[in-house]
Amino acid sequence: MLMLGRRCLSLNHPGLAWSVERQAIRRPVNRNLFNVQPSIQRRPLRLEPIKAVKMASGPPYHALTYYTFYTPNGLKPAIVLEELGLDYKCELVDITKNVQKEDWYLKINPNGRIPALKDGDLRVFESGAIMLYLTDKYDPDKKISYPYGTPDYYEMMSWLMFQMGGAACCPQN
Ligand SMILES: N[C@@H](CCC(=O)N[C@@H](CS)C(=O)NCC(=O)O)C(=O)O
Repeated sequence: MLMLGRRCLSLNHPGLAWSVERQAIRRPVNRNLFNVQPSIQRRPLRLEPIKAVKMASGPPYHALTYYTFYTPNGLKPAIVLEELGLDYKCELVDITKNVQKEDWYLKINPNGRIPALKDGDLRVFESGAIMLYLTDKYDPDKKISYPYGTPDYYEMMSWLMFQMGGAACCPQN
């Protein structure tokens, strides 16, 4: 008998027996798989501690510059910046003059579109990613977002992806 969850299957079932047998013929057991090298077997499991200095130098850097223009996608993360009361610089990237395709900007957003965000040297592009970054790093009290892993978080994520998937319009797209 083979247990599959709560169900039992008899290995004597003609179809099952046939398929097990067929697989055994076609795929002989690779005995090398079980031939573990003694040196590998003896290697002790070592977990490196995460260096405290790395944690301390991670984001948020509290040095925000927001690159945007007067479009719906450009406004979305701006609402988050404002709702969180964050201190940030705003740089207008004039998409009517193709500034978004200039080399300096492509280093911030390789997709050559607004919006984008820099926090110190860290760059984030795509409006959804920017909003998540801001709420992850600058909304510890969850004033306008939800704790990771909760049902509300996944409801929020669903609507975020929904609007990223096409609900937000832009004449250039
Ligand atoms: N999926 C991107 C879309 C960005 C986007 O379409 N930006 C438009 C303005 S709303 C743009 O930069 N258009 C100029 C271009 O495509 O060159 C996001 O949500 O950030």
